[in-house]
Amino acid sequence: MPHPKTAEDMIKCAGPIECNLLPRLLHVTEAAAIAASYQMGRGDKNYSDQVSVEAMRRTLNDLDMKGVIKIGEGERDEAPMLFIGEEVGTGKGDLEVDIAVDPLEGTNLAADGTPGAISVMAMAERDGLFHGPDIYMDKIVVGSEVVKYEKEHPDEMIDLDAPVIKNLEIVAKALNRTVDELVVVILDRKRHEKKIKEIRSTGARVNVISDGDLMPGVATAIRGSGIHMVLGSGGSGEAVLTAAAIKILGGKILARLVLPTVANGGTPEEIAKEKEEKMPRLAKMGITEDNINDVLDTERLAPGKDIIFSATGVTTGFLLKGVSLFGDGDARANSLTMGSSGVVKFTDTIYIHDKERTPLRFV
Ligand code: VTB
Ligand code: MG
Ligand code: MG
Repeated sequence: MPHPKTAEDMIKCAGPIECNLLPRLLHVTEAAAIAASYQMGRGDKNYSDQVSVEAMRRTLNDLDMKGVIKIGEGERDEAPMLFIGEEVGTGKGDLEVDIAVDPLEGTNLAADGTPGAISVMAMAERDGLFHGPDIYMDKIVVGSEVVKYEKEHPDEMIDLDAPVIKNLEIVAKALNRTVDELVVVILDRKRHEKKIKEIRSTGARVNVISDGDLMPGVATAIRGSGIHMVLGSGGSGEAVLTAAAIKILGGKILARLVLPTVANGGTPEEIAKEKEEKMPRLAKMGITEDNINDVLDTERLAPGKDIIFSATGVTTGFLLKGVSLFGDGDARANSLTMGSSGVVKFTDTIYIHDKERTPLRFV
């Protein structure tokens, strides 16, 4: 790759969404995270979620765009909203925007004041993000070195259905490590008992987390994060948000939709009931019994060319610090905001509430 000729070339944005909405997207996730942080540790996950959703919606609705929520948590009548299909923004201007959202990723973490809660959103041009239901996806996430390695060794590709050892051997070679030097993140769920044993049997180390498989996925594409792979089934919205981020960073995700009753080993009756309930709704999104088992790659999950992503920490976790409230109403928020051009911003924002009373803090 030739070097950019000028600094202007280097900082050129990828398209109208990145040019116009990247700084605004940061405000959206900051608002949601700060709202959640007021409720941190108060033990009420639904209320924490609700205040994040409301802060996010208010901030989003100030943006001049025609936005549609393509994947998130819940659909109309189900969740405390920002439901799939909801239209947001002022409707002014030419920007037609697809949105993937998780206003509070890790509601339990926020409610308990434990590490890893974030507020997160991605945007792209129309049809730039996967439109799908809020169910699970079985996932495997790796960083950009693995993508490079696969290009050089087309017969050694990461595979969602391959034994864990096969995939870890590829990652190890790509990273110039041994398998026992790798760290795999997986959600602590009964449905993952077998997989966790399988990972351990390879010699790799396992980071078993109670919630929040999105940022660890992003972290696989950031050297020095200490995370080399994410495995297991978690939220489908989280998978799409991971895809948006990891596409910007150059990593890779493979994922497959899976109904919660199937993933959690429900009885045949429970599975049949969930199918009866959900399949008609899924069909409206183009998902049928014929294609529900397709493996979706980064490109399918986040086909956009003008993608932006922002995550703000609520409680300190992978990559991000949590919101600090300083008294006097000041708040400090740490975010990761990125765009398709390859811009990656780690920001540390302080909002001064009362200039007369509050000196800015240096640390
Ligand atoms: C998943 C995971 C999320 O919640 O959605 C999980 O992707 C819920 O899984 O990161 P269960 O239904 O097994 O509890 C999170 O951990 C947090 O939103
Ligand atoms: Mg979530
Ligand atoms: Mg959430």
